[in-house]
Amino acid sequence: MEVAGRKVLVFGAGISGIGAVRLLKGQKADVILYDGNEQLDTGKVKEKLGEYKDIQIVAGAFPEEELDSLQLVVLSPGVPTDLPVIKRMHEKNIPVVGEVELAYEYGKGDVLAITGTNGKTTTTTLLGEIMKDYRGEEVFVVGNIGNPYTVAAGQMKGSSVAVAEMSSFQLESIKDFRPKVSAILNYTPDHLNRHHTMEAYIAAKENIARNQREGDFCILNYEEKIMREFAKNLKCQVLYFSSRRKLERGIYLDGEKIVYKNPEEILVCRTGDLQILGMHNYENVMAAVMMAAVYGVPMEQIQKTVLEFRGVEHRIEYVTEKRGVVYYNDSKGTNPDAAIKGIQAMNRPTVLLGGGYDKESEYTEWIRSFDGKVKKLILMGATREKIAADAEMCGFHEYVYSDTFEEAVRMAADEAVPGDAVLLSPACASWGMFPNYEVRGEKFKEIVNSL
Ligand code: UMA
Repeated sequence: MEVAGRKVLVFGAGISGIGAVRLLKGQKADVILYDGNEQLDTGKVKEKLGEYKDIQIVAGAFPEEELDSLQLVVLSPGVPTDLPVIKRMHEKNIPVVGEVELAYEYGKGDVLAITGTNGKTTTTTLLGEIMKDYRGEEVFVVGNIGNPYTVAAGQMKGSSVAVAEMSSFQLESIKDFRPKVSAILNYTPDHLNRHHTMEAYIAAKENIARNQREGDFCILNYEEKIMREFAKNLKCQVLYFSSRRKLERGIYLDGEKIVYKNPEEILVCRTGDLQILGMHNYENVMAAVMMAAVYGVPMEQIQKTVLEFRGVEHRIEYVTEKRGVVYYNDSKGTNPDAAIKGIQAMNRPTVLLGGGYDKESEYTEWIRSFDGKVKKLILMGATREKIAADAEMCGFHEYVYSDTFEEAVRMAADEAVPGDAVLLSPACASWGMFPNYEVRGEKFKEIVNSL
């Protein structure tokens, strides 16, 4: 993908778009930055572009007049690949790739990549810690975790390692991206408004291993039958993790013990020695350990980091205790399955804050998982009526509406009595109310601390 002197359009002026522009300009491409938001604050975008602020920036209607001269289009993850304008690009045979593909092309070194519906960030963070403890500054933790791969790519050398969290949005538009080690953690319905069907969503995630060959490794969840089928088509070595059975080869949970068997059996740790809780986290640990082990990190090194690991911000994060009420921030519970994990981790009567952006999810399973623990559900955002309708269907009537996020947090604090928990685990993305789940989680902590 030679870009010097070529006309390249970067689609989307968010953090990955800015990263892509910088990378392309560094390679002497002729870049146009396009964003569909007509109210885009181009002044702010220019600030972020720094020395490249004088490139052409177009906001609002697509510059159709440029279409015939484009030689490459780089998509940001949030841009749906089935937009009519992208179809027109394909008709004109203009190469269209995602920012991950661009970063992979120019970033040197090995890639260890993780996808799945839930647990990606925890697994990526843990693997990142293991790798940093082992290899220091040569390690870059990138991708959906909030640090665009395009930004790190410019600094990577042959000896570098990228530990990459990959979303289905990012994997949908790869071409040659080939991790040395990949992992798919699990599949539950998410982002169906973008991918339309579960099959298309899974196919996007499966792209992570599509280009892997001999000498590469793909780590899969043995308990996902669909992954065992997928493994049959892979050209790299497949190894599994399981939280439900002992495996002939792989990594598994045996009662309290996490056991690595490849081929000789090693006790990695006991779950009681970990600082993160819940079966989903044991699965994340197993995936990260397996990835590091097959990459060649010594087991003693892995064990040390695993035992020190304290988890991830915004994921069932303890905030504070006020008047006997414990507050937890699970802003990263952006879909029903992730939010079920949040509820499962609670061991007190809970006032739950839910609702947000509409990704066309179903909420009944989440509501059924309340299991008598949720004494009040405070609903906000675009999905509040839909969740209320699903709650009625499940026979759960203890919900109220709130009009703003701040009001929701204050209502929850008023509702809770000593001995209760207040949990922000919305089962929905934050979009429409916040730019991302991190800002939502920070705001939650700020309001709670000011109560
Ligand atoms: N835009 C358009 N047209 C569109 C859609 C978007 O012009 O049809 C423009 C928007 O106006 C906006 C820009 O694109 O200005 C935003 O681009 P983006 O949505 O790709 O966001 P970035 O800021 O580049 O962040 C992206 C990821 N965002 C999404 O996938 C939605 C970030 O993941 C990621 O951290 C970042 O790249 C770095 O790799 C966030 C996320 O919510 C955390 N991911 C989803 C999730 O985890 O569930 C997949």
